[in-house]
Amino acid sequence: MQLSDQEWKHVLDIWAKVESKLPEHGHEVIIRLLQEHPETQERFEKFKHMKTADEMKSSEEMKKHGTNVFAALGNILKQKGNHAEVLKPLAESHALKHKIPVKYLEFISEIIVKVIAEKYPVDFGADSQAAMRKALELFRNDMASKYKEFGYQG
Ligand code: 6CQ
Repeated sequence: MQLSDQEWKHVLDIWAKVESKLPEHGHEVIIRLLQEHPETQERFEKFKHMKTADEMKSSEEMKKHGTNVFAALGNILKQKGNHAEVLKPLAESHALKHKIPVKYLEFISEIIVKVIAEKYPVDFGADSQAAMRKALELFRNDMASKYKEFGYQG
């Protein structure tokens, strides 16, 4: 699977907007992930005790994680598919240490697209959304192959 130059341009143009509020958007994605898919909350030692969305919203620690997850994703997207080197340590930790199934990567991908669409309705039209979905699918496929190399079926 590959993206055209035009598709990568869509992905990186919208990402430049996301970066203007990276911690806030990353934070929101985590909250939505944990609220919409409570099974994912169990994977986070630091967050699994939190009971309400308000508690999550006021957590500076969660916001910090939001920054980390979105900074890592931005770094991957900017490789425009040549991401093997940056993906490897992430795949290794998510397979062997955090044990995150590919299904959960699908959950977060859907939420990322939804949150960006809510924040940037004008700039994130149908073509950009399709391009972002494709980029995230490429990311997941490559994570899944690496998972297998590490002996995790995901
Ligand atoms: C991740 C995901 C979210 C928030 C933070 C990280 C939503 O307390 C800790 O040390 C956290 C260890 C950790 C766990 C439990 C961790 C570290 N992740 C998870 C769980 Fe990942 N993550 C995901 C990404 C997909 C877009 C990216 C780029 C990323 C980055 N992670 C989960 C999880 C559970 C359901 C999902 C779907 C997920 C996806 N994650 C961690 C990172 C980075 C950069 C790090 C720290 C370095 C590392 O590799 O451990």
